Amino acid sequence: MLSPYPRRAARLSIPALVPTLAMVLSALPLHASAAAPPPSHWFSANIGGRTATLTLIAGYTNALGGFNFDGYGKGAMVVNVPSGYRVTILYRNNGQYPHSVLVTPYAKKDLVTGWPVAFRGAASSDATDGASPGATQHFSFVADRVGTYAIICAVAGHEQAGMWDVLRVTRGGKPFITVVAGRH
Ligand SMILES: [Cu+2]
Repeated sequence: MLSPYPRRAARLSIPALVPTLAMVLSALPLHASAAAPPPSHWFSANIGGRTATLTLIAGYTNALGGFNFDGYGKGAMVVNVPSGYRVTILYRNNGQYPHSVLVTPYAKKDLVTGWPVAFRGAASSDATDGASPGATQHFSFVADRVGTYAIICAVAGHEQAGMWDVLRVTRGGKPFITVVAGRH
């Protein structure tokens, strides 16, 4: 476990004690901070159970004019999960505009609308219109096809503004999260 927050990571990794969305979100800071925590703060996984949990906070910092998840955009944050993992996304809109989350094939990320959803259930509800500031949502999907995908905000114009990160579904290996140096 790479997390510098071992107590939270340990709690998230115990399948019998999967925390509710409210528990997780109540543990998160309420206000954007200038210095974003490391990406491992937002990700945990249970290797035996083949599950992973990713927290995405829209507009967490002012990076890219607020068009970021957890402070990262333009592909800077890269989530890696082996094929077959069930991925749960805990989403909160901490920004000033409606935002959403949608996983689409990487090659489709620069569409301006109508992004295909890469896996059944891999989008927040009403992703085109987005969720209002302050809203929380959660959803899960099975990452059952190896490949590279983009995690985007599907509200018009937001992906173009940089509001996208990367999901890699790997053939085997371990789940982990990283940040590509030199990007937001
Ligand atoms: Cu958005």
